[in-house]
Amino acid sequence: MTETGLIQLLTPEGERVDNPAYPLDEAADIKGMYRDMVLVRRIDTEAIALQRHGELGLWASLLGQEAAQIGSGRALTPKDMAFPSYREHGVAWCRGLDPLRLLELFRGVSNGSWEPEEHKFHLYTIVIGDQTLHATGYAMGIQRDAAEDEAVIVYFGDGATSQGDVSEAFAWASVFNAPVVFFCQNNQWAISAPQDRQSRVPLFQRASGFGFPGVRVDGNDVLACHAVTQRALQAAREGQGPTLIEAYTYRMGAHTTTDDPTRYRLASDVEVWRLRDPIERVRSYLARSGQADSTFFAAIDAEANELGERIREGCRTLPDPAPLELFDHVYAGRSAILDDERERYAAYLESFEQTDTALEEARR
Ligand SMILES: Cc1ncc(C[n+]2csc(CCOP(=O)(O)OP(=O)(O)O)c2C)c(N)n1
Repeated sequence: MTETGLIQLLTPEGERVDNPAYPLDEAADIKGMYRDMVLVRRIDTEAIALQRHGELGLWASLLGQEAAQIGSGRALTPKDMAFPSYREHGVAWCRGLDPLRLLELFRGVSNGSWEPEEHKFHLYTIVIGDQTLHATGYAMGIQRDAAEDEAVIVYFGDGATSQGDVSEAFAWASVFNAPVVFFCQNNQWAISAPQDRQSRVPLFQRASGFGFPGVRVDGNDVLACHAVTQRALQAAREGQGPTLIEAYTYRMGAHTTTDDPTRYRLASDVEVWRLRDPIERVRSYLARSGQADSTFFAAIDAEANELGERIREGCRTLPDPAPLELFDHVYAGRSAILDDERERYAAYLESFEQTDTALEEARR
């Protein structure tokens, strides 16, 4: 731990930092973490390009946040449940979700996409901070079911901490000792609002006011993010209640593809963070410690190229959903009102076919 309280296990130069609280995990799959980070960055790069080509309506980039997401995502066990906001594509990857399921949302050809329970990964939430309450409620459910070896993690941004929902979630999780880990990716910006417009104190310190532990971790250090999240999840599973993790990172790209960050932040700040790149430090570490050579790195790059190709092709050929499918995703069961609406909408769609036929006949 440094004097600022930042937990770091790998420096930006790729050197291991000894930390007695988080001893070196010999079993840690660092090469696997590197692979995951490279692949999710490729998903992101392709998605931005697809949006620029008019193939996606929007994309929320994870650039710069790969370590926070892969480190924490890999700390989850298959039984744990994750609640994302909208840029946790790296966590989605760790949960085994096909990236095309994410792209179909941003292409607007899905009525909901994946099954949350199947992947133990809830749907993306655009309403800032809401998912912290969903996650806390879910964690309280686990507790009441006396489920064993299960915990919940919820992702949100620095801006979200100013939402009342997040404070309410902290209060409920605390007093009910809910098995939930609050994972705040402090990427310094809430669209154009800087972090100093959200809080006068470091965000992880908020937790103490609610009565549970808070830690600040180097969010660009995948080893530290993994170790800290693993510990917090285990504490939750063992009945020790919630933890707030503040992963201190930086949003290297725009807020979304509709944003132009050059209007509100300095290029020199971005350059400083470029030197702290989460992938480069792992690459340096693996190379310097002799755990990986150029053949390994070339194989990962080739895999990324293949993935990129699959995403480009897959995105362009995603089928449009049938209009009536919309009604299948409203409730788990049937409802008389919905059945009536479905019937009327079907008749409306049919009226176009009749008009088309009449026009064709008139033309003959
Ligand atoms: C309740 C609510 N208020 C406002 C918005 C508009 N909005 C979308 S993203 C965003 C900023 C979120 O910033 P942060 O929580 O730091 O997450 P980041 O996007 O940086 O990951 C805002 C205000 C919204 N989606 N929901």
